[in-house]
This record gives sequence, structure tokens and C-alpha cells, in this order.
Amino acid sequence: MKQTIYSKITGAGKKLFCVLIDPDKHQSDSIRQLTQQLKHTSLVDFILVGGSLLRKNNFENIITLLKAETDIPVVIFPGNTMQISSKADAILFLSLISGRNADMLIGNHVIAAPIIKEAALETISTGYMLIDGGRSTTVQYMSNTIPIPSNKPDIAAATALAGQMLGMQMIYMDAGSGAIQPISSGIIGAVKQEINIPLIVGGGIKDAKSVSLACKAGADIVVVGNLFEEKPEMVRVMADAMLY
Ligand code: 1GP
Repeated sequence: MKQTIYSKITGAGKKLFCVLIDPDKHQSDSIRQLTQQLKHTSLVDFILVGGSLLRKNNFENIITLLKAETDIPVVIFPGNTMQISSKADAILFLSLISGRNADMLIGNHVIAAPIIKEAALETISTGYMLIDGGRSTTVQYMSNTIPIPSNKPDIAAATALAGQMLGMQMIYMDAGSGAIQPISSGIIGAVKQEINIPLIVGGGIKDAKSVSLACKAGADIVVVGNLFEEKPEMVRVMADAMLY
């Protein structure tokens, strides 16, 4: 399988901005509103789709609609093994390396791998790390793992390095959707210093200043989700902040 999306990430030569869509929080109308906003900026590089717990059966419909409404690549950010679709451009093959839950480290991957292969989806092996963001999040509960404390940059850096040494292609550091505090510059900087694979940062980023701080600290890719569920018009403001 060609690594088209991963090549775009590593060859971009700039920081990248991602919009995360939780299919449970959207319907056709709100997706169209959001894609209208995406047309006002060329600075959204990828759309991530997924959620820790989906109660609606619209995951694939949302991806199909996004593909119809925009040219921006759609990458699955799966919360579980049910979130696989050949309609997407790629899938983050996530291993939750900050936790010690065997299903999240390898068990679910064994279940998903043949399905992903049959769907001919590009897989991007990603070390997924939860960092405490000031409150318990859905991903923390659903994954049955403890996030890395926000005052332990050494643990975060060693974990990311281990992910890289295991052959992972990217590290995604997440404070969890709706976190009170985004990941601090200190932790982002410590992890960035330790690895030379792309670093994704997300969770609790609600203003332009936090986008720019994450970039300056060393994030290669910044993800924002929650904010756009209420305020799709903020897409341009947040994406533009990547430049400052
Ligand atoms: C969550 O990193 C993403 O997994 C985005 O977080 O929804 O808080 O922006 P928000």
C-alpha cells in the first residue's frame, strides 16, 4: 500500500492543521456548514474523523459527505475497531502507548488489520499518548488507561522515544477532546527534542494563541475539534494562527 498521505505529512515542509470531526456531534447540515468554512482557508491540511464512543451509525456517511464536499484528505482517527471505512484516504493505526491496556496496544490491531487490508486503506502507525488535561475525558474512560501526568515531561519524552524505536511513524499527544488545559509547551518541547518523527498535538485547544504556542513548542501537526462543533466560523481564525 502506497504511503500517499504520510508522504504528504513528511514532505510538507511546514506545520499542518487538522480539523477533527466526531461523527456523533454532526449531521449533514452541520458538516455542510463546516465544509463551507473550510472553503475560506487553504490552511486546513487534513480532516480527522473518529470518536472514543459513537452512539450513532453515521460514521461512513459522514466520511462520504466530507469526500463529496471537499478535496481535503480524510483520515480516520479510530476510537475502536468499528471505525474503519474504505471511503477514507488513510487511517491512523493507533497504539495507545501511554497506557498499559493490552487491547489498546495490540489486541484491537489484530482484529482490525485484516479488515483494513481488505479496505485497501493506507495505515499510518501512530504512537498515541494521553496527557492529563485537567479532567477525566471520554477517551481516558473508554480506553481504561491513565494519562501521563502533565508535570512529567520526562515520562512523555521516554514514551514517545519508545514509540519511535518500535517503528511508529508519528506520535499523537492528546489531552483528550474537551480537555480543560491543552498540552503545555514544556511537554511538547520535551517530546519534540527526543524524537524525529512527526508530532501531532491536540485536545483542549480553543483559541488562536494556543495553536501558535503548540507550534512554537514543536508540534508538527495541530488538531482542533470541539471548538468547531459550536463555532464552525472559527476554522479560519484557528488555521491562520499556524502562521504566527
Ligand atoms: C481530541 O485531539 C483531539 O482527540 C481534539 O481535541 O476536541 O478538544 O479540540 P478537542
